[in-house]
Amino acid sequence: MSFLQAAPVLSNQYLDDRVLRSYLRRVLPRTMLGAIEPDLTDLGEYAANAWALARTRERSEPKLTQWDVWGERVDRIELTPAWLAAQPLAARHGLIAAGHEATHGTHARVHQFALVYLFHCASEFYTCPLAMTDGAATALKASGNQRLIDRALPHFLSRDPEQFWICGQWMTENAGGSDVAPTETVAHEENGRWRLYGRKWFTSAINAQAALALARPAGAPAGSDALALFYLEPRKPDGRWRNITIDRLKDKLGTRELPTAEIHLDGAPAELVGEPKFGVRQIAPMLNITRTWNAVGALATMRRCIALVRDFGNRRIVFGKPLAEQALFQDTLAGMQAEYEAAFHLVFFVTELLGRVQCGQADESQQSLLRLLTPLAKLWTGKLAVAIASETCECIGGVGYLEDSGIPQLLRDAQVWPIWEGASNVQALDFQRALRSAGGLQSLLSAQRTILSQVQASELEPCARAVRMAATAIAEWLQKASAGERHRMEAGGRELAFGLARTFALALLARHAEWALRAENDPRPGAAARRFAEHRLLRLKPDGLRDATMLASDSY
Ligand code: MFK
Repeated sequence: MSFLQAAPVLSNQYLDDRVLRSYLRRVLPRTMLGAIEPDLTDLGEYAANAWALARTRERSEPKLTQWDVWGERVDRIELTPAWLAAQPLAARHGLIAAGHEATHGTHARVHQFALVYLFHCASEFYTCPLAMTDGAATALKASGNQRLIDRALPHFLSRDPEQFWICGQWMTENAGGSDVAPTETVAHEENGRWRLYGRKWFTSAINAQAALALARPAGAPAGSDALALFYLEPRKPDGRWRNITIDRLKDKLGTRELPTAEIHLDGAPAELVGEPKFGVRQIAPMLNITRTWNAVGALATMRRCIALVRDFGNRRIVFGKPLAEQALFQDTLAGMQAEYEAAFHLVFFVTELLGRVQCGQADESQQSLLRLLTPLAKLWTGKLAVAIASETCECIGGVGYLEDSGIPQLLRDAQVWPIWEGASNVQALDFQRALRSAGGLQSLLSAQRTILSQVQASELEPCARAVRMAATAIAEWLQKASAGERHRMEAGGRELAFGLARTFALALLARHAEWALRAENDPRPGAAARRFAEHRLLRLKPDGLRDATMLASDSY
């Protein structure tokens, strides 16, 4: 045989992750990092092995059996081997608990999301129910409903696999995903107990032991304010469903290992989380947590793609030398790396803020900053993960287009990041909602200035200049757009959000680069920052909805 292509190989995904390790050395106390590193190293090893293992075995998907052989409706779901392994692993590594325990104080969320970032690609999207469970724990804490807190949190936050539960989030119905106002599920109070009747169209991780669901109390008016938030335990201790039937599992483009179901509720018993209205407000803390998980998962996808492309570049010989030594390949990879490094610092900065806010150690402006940056991080990283996964297929070439290389799955899975938990436009609009409630951009711009003031090195000056110029352009655009009609702000919403996310990320990356240069004599983050500064930060349209004319009619 004359020629064989070598498959990309992954080594320990923690030990091999320069970006994560450098960041953790900057932000965590040395003793804390020493204490958590064995765990991070274990998960890094698990992730590398899971990639190798997945290449050697048939892919499996969850299977729904609706009827047993005797004619009884059972709706039994068989999970994939990786899902069965994930449940005890998630509990033991404290993938939810670590974010809520007091041990590491305000650093709890950085610790947790470092674990999540390492675990995600090996988890076959078990991180989806973990995200929802974390979100549910946060929403229940915020609700102050002590009975439900006592009932559910010991399970959601448990490190004991026997006690650990996951939780679903049942919002989406046939009539509405982005807009929940048309929700048709009705809650009736029967003999002092609430029961839900209706149809939920996308319920991720239907195997969860608990769920939070939106429903309209019977007789309540139309609209989203009248929806209430309910807590359910969908199955009895013996595994039978409580007045719920599973109509089918969804046939999805990606995330195929995740059992996403269409279900009917026919009197499923439920408990009110708060007052019998304003359920959207009550579930909002959950949305903000799952959006953070979404950003971390998207980041993990980017990191996985780049790790594979880097390794492949060293193995693949073309035109007489490894791809890694070819200028255009190097340039392509450098572009991907710069985008990923900037995104990394934005996402982990959000986790830092979240840790401070939940410990009550954030002032008002940091709370506003978290509210503003969460949709921005979700929106930008979702889109970026798809672009990087697509580039990865291309870098690996023909084999990167073949299913059993594992690369197409990365692309199909990545496509969920911009859709889940509110598509990009929902995030752009949520950012504008946050702008209104947080009193404008002030907290963001002032944090950006403070971060930038820590960037002193002359080699980082182009980065600082790019941030200042972008900030001025954004402020000018905002002044014009907000003085005009609302549709202008809305039509420019996506580009505004992308521009702000990218600009803030550059400031954060430059600050990290400054530290890396001074503390560790490491020029690589600085190179990434300069490269990212050369990419386009803004694409703001000068004139809002000018393109509406183009869409006026499609007929001749
Ligand atoms: C690693 C894996 C990670 C991810 C896994 C997740 C898997 C889960 C799969 C799914 O379930 S995907 C489906 C998720 N669905 C969504 O994300 C819904 C998308 N739509 C929205 O987010 C809409 O913006 C929304 C439904 C919230 C609009 O609802 P409304 O009622 O029309 O909005 P309104 O009236 O502006 O807000 C109602 C209240 O909620 C307001 O509070 P007040 O009443 O006190 O004024 C808002 O401020 C508040 N609110 C809304 N969004 C908020 C928020 N508060 C804080 N943060 C937010 N993000």
